[in-house]
Amino acid sequence: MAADTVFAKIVSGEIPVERLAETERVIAFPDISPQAPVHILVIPKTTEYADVTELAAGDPGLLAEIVAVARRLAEQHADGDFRLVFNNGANAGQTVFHVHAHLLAGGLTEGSL
Ligand code: DGP
Repeated sequence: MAADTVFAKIVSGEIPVERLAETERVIAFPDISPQAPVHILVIPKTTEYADVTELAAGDPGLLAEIVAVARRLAEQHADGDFRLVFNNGANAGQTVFHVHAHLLAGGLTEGSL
């Protein structure tokens, strides 16, 4: 269960963001601290899931919708290729415990993970 995070405030509109994509269950907006030419966060509107393991277990269809939104955004904002990163847990660098995908695209020249 995700607690009251900054992303809940973004979903409610309390913190305004540029909504690059929105479906009934998902929104996407630019990361405040971009790590790639295209760096977009894709998140579910529900606060029910703190991380991707909870989401995958609880609502795999919603996880698939996040991937589909990411793919569409990569086509709109880059050449269609993309990297999707879920930090899962504090020791993996997760700081916001409302599940989110980092969509990274555009000029990803490094061949690393
Ligand atoms: P993570 O480390 O995986 O939990 O990533 C959290 C990301 O959220 C981090 O890249 C910065 C981003 N972020 C945090 N607060 C805000 C905010 O208020 N607005 C936006 N657009 N992004 C935020």
